[in-house]
Amino acid sequence: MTKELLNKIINQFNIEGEIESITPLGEGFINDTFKVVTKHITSPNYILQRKNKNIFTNIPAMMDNIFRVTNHLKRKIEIAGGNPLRETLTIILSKSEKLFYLDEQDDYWTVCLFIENTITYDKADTPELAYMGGKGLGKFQKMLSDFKEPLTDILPGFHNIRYRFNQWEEALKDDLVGRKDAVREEIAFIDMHHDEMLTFWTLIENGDIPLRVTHNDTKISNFLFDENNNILCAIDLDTVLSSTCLNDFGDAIRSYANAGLEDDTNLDNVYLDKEIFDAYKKGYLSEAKDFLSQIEINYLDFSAKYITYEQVLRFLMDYINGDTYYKIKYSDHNLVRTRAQIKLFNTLI
Ligand code: GN1
Ligand code: MG
Repeated sequence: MTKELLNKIINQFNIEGEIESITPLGEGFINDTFKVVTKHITSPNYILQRKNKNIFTNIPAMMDNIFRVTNHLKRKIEIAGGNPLRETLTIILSKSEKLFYLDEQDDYWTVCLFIENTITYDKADTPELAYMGGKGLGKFQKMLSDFKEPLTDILPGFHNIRYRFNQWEEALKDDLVGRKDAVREEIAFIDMHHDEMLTFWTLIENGDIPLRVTHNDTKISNFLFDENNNILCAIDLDTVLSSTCLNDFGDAIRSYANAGLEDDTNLDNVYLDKEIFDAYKKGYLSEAKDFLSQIEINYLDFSAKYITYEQVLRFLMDYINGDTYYKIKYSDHNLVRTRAQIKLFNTLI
């Protein structure tokens, strides 16, 4: 992407100040993200994103979800005496007052305020940080627990294992790039836990476990911390949907409590750090106990297995499909991710 193009795009938004630089930011697997720095200290900096239109097929609805959710959060933050410009995302409208700008290639671009003086992590090195992370997620969900307007389901079946199994059957049947035979062991892992996962999902289908407005991508790097290691702000709200709190908890454990990396090539590094897990859960429940039902609390530990299993299935399915969903850095990257998540799963409680 050229500098000229990025400059042209950012100028389609209601931003303040003159542009100093636009540089790539972060390691997201889906969207392209840039930091926009403005020249004068009195004008804010921004985040510019090109949303992935292959994955998000209704970006206007996605942005409308994010807008409504962040407005709700802003009201809650104000009532609590916090700073709504720092404690949740602020969407910047386009010059035609839209939540996005559609360019000549039919790509969707969005802008939000960059929040200064924050810290991000890729994993939690101390139980104290994990406790704060859990508390931050609990608070985020608590603020949304009275959000009653329906959100548009922009990713049908996102954390629904029954839906994922249908995609999985298709992937195995098509074996598009002939990789199936090389991953027999990994496929056997999926088969082994198939029924257990569907049994859990039935509790959601039956309404025993309630649907709530949740984040759905709660990796540690999707939360900004302040200098005291309090979670300041949840970012990457693309997947804010009606789902279960358990998925958020389980997905957070995948990054907080994995002693290794999501794509570690050395599987000895990858295992559940129990102390971190316990601290995260304690922090989470310190807030979430106010609104969770007993059945949700009972299934917290299992939720880490559920989401890790789902992630194995999604990485492996993308590998079998020829790497069309996740960005990869080398040819077997999705297989490496699959194996690391299987190893993590096998150490979960
Ligand atoms: C994707 O792009 P990123 O890193 O925010 C994915 C998540 C996965 C994650 C794996 C919309 O998130 O569901 O858990 O990669 N997001 C989408 O690390 O599929
Ligand atoms: Mg994401």
